Amino acid sequence: MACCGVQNLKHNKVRDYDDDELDVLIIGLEGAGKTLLIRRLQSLHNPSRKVNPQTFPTSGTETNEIACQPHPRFSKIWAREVGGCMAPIWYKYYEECRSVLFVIDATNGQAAQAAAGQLQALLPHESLKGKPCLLVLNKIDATNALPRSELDSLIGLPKLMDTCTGRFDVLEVSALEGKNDWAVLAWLVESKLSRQSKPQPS
Ligand SMILES: Nc1nc2c(ncn2[C@@H]2O[C@H](COP(=O)(O)OP(=O)(O)OP(=O)(O)O)[C@@H](O)[C@H]2O)c(=O)[nH]1
Ligand SMILES: [Mg+2]
Repeated sequence: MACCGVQNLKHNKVRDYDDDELDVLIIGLEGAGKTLLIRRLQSLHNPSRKVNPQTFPTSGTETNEIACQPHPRFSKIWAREVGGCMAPIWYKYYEECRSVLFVIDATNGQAAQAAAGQLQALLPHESLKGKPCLLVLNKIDATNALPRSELDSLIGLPKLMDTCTGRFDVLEVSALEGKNDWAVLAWLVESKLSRQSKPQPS
């Protein structure tokens, strides 16, 4: 992984962005659509890259590079998916990330409720303090996707928003069809841009 090669701003003593720092932790219950969403995001700036909807459960962690519109300070987002089966040890990955993308399956009310419970429990974690969180309500293409109002009440959206100590946003997405995929990428870029520069040791 290489640094994006932009000069350090030595005079005002801030560290520049490294292109090899982990940006976002992608978590959510098994089968919510994390892997497919990552594939979809990876295809946005690589249109020749086909998105294969057939996936296998992620049994560990996978770190993926997602290309974004080249910015003077970076050209990609580093995303780490931790499989749903790893939920008991998601916390081990909180410290390293700069933002969290939490994926919920919008077709399964019971799973959505359980997932929201997990999210509610993890948001106050010390290592996530002040970090932005994007809640992705995925699979909205499916005919059995629940209406947004029903989902909001099932997952207790106002409470989740109150509990998050950083910025909290929600997007309805279809990783399968690509609905709102650009909006997810824009969110990732914005949260990378809005992160605080680390002070340089003098
Ligand atoms: N209809 C529909 N199916 C989807 C969508 N996103 C994912 N799927 C399907 O849901 C299944 C599970 O998707 P994955 O991306 O493997 O789910 P995951 O969250 O990575 O699951 P784990 O790795 O086990 O935690 C696959 O069959 C996908 O093709 C979507 O937006 N719409
Ligand atoms: Mg997966």
